[in-house]
Amino acid sequence: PKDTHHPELTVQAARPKLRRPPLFKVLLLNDDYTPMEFVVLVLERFFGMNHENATQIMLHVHQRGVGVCGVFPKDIAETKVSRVNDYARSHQHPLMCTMEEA
Ligand code: NFA
Repeated sequence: PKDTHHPELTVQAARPKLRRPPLFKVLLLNDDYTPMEFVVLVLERFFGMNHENATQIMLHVHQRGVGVCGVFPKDIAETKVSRVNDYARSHQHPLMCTMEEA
């Protein structure tokens, strides 16, 4: 019988190394004037924290000067920073939110 076996010639598709999109820490900075209750409200409203967790993070920022509210892709982090700063300003509080690459 005829040889029916054909060695298969395949070309391995290139498997480009996938780079994970960078993540950004959204940070809250302490100041001397923003009321503690307002910071807790911000953490609940903009970061979905429960009251207990929000209070913990607020106290950490109060005591240490800076704290992480969450880690997000760049566009989400930028939106949170803007919304928090706009909200604080609209209530005439100096609270500052920033971001940095994780
Ligand atoms: N340090 C502020 C106060 O004593 C509270 C505060 C906490 C402000 C965290 C900003 C961030 N009223």
